[in-house]
Amino acid sequence: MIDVFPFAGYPIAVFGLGLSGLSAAKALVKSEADVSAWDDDEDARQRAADEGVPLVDLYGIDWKEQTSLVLSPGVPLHHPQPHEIVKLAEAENVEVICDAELLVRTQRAAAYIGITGTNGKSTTTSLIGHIMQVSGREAEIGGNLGIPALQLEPLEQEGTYVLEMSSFQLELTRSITFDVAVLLNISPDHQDRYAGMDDYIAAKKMIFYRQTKPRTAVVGVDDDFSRAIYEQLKAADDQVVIGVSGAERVHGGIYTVNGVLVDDTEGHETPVMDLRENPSLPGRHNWQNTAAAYAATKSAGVDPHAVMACIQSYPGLVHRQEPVALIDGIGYVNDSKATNAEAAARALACYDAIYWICGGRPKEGGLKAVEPYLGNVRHAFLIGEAAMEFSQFLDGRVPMTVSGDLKTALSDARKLAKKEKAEGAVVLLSPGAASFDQFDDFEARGDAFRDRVERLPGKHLDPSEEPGIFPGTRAAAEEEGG
Ligand code: UMA
Repeated sequence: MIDVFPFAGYPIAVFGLGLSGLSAAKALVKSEADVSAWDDDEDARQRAADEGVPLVDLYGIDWKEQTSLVLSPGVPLHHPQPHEIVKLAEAENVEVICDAELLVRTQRAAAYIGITGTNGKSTTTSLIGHIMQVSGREAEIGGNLGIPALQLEPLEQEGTYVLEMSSFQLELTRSITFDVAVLLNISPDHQDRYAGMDDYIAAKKMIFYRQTKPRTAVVGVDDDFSRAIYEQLKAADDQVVIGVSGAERVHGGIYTVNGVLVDDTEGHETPVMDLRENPSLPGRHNWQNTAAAYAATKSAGVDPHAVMACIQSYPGLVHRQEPVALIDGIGYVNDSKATNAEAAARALACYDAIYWICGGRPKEGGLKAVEPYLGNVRHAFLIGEAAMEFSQFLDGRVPMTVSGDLKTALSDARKLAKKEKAEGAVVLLSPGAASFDQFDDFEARGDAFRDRVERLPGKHLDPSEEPGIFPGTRAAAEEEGG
């Protein structure tokens, strides 16, 4: 836990006592700040009280007396309208910040690598963290990927914080300046929290706030929104700018050609390694994530050969195209984290014969983004509240079954895959929708899928022990890169 000593004795309000708020409140209490914490949910308040956090109803205090409001990222800051607590704080000019801001104000000697983007940021953050740690650097990895900033360990000058930053968190930072800042991609998301795409993009761009040379911006160029930012930063020439792509050559950047990572940052194109050899990083989107991780860690001073070796040994993240099992020649892949159509599309691009379990609570925009990849889908199995909407979209495009729930969908998919005996068959849970209609969160949904797959009858092979035979991934990757 971080000792937030600069706040000792100061009156600090903490609102929202989930993962991030509770850890911030505990760190502040431990550092002898004068904490007043509150949450709209009674259970959350009780949990915090049980951990020794002082509860004060923040709707009724004199905000003139507060120095800062530490706000949980899930609480609306300005759209559709500021939360009542934000209004009360702002009316008295109380600064509104998040836990990452407290970290930065306390751990001033360490270096910071920040990663944002609509999709792929957890994979890239964890890959960067893996490279830093396995290459012998002192590094702490956290932020939006689930380990709150103040739960990390303190670091000295040689250390690096690798932080996944959501747009919500970026808006709640004031003084953070990343030594290396990574923006992977931008597509419409969280539109309930922004007045439009311009606002969402402005929040994402804050990752580059106050960067000057030799600080480095690593920017994806595989979508129009991010490419425009790349071009703006290049033109402004404030920081070092490295373009990254999983799909095309980027002059002076880092990119892949047919799955081979190429480094063109030193005036000539140097092939680095063949990414098709790591089954934990399948598909063009992961090649871009890997190009970004290579760029970030090389910029942070890790020797490129060490970076290569560490990429090779990266085991992947759970719930993100996680190969669960190979049973009687059929692959089972848990991609429960794909809570929107763009993320599902990335997985659909990676396999040849997909028995696709999709659905949940639908998001704005429906399934439109998956359209170019439906040729890889043999059959779709629909679950949850999205079943009606998704079936209307898929009707006439791919054969489908409305299975209703995950258990039935897995059973239906397995039966059909066994019957059709297609080469490279994969039963893929990549819902393209949120989980909250039938599960607590995407982790619970992915765990349920994995548990059921592990109990299926048949001859099980562990994909991590047999990466070469996991069907589809390699063939699809080769095809995509061409
Ligand atoms: N709350 C209120 N009033 C409100 C809204 C919320 O009191 O009007 C309270 C809730 O009762 C609850 C708490 O606030 O007790 C929840 O706060 P939160 O939604 O900020 O969630 P945390 O548990 O603190 O988790 C947050 C991030 N959540 C969000 O940004 C929504 C987590 O990212 C992150 O892992 C965690 O901090 C640690 O840093 C999750 C996420 O979905 C994974 N992020 C989005 C994404 O990746 O797309 C941005």
